[in-house]
Amino acid sequence: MQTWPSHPVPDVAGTPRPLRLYDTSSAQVRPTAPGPTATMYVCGITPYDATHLGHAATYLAFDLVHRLWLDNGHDVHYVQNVTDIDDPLLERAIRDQDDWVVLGMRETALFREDMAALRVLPPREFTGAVESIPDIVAAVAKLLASGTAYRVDDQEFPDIYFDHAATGRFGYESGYDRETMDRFFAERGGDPDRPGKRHPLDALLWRAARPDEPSWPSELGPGRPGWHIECSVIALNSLGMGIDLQAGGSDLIFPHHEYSAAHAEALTSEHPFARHYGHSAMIGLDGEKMSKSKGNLVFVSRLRADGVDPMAIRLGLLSGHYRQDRSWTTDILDTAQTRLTAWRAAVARPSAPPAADLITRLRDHLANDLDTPQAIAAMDAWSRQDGTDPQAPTAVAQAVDALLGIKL
Ligand code: 5CA
Ligand code: ZN
Repeated sequence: MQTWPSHPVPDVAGTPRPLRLYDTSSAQVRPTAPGPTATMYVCGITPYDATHLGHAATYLAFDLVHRLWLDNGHDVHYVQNVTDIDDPLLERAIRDQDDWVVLGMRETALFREDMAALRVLPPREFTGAVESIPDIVAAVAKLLASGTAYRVDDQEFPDIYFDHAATGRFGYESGYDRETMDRFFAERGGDPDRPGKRHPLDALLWRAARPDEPSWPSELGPGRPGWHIECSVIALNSLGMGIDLQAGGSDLIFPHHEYSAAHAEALTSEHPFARHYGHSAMIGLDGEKMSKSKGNLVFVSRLRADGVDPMAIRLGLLSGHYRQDRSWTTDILDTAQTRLTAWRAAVARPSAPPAADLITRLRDHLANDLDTPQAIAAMDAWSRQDGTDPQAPTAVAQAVDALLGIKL
């Protein structure tokens, strides 16, 4: 698929700091240790509605990882998918008497615009599930052949499932107990009660064609892909095993990232799928998780249409820590707008305090598990101080652009 436009990232003077990031699997903040090319897969949208501030917060968090790796001199190979065929898309299309293909294309186009406006650096590959179907079919056929997948005994709808225990490591990514797994599996797209499955936690790989649902002919029979195998296959084909970071919102810890890892590991007989599993916290509105099903959404495109500066949206979302569940409020936006104005005035001064110390602080805070509240506080302090260095305003504007993605 076509991705969105990029923009140049300025070089920052001084010494970069290697990134330490919380890893869900080991439950600790650990150094990321990429080679010359750092590889990152961030799960993309299911395009049945516009991008809300929760989605945006997640893509912004991992955009900082991208920027810090660039600062450390890595070539960053970033891949993102688009779940352009799945139940929620079909359900919304039926509800709105829309064509599911047109709905997906429209919302994906809007997502690209929102990401570009928020200055999220684009992935190198932006890959749809639909365009990946031949690869997914080949992967499911391989799992069937190796005995890690099986067909349910159902003449009418011979769906294919994954034996969740196939790798012997199931659960290593989330660390959840069985009760938590059962709950999230049922809540987040799983089908524990599907008759014919060998185990309630076995996950769908290939859904045999149903009347009135789109399907694709294949050697598996006509059907469409399950959700987790989509991300395993897209990540594997673009990046291979042992990717430096697999990321998404915390609602993807289980089942999605547990099964994506298990599928990829069963396909390759290698471990691990990812060397780091990163998860951003949930953004809510008035104390409730922002979600399509609850209808409490604030859309990036709505704010943009109302004339809000996308840099204020970005700054507002980054003013909280990415691992802290938090609510969006108009206060957060007002504060961000005031701060943006102050920062812009500070870098428009003829002289200011030297940049070097501030840049070190920005790097130190961001390299410490993306501590944006501390980085923002350091920039606030610099903005309030007077100084005599005529080079500092430009150097600081470039550092804030490169590291925080805020164009002043
Ligand atoms: N297409 C799948 C991933 S393969 C999917 O989860 N799509 S999504 O559109 O539902 O979500 C896109 C990303 O936004 C995911 O990483 C998800 O975890 C994240 N996300 C969804 N809601 C929120 C929220 N309220 N706060 C923070 N992140 C969120
Ligand atoms: Zn995914």
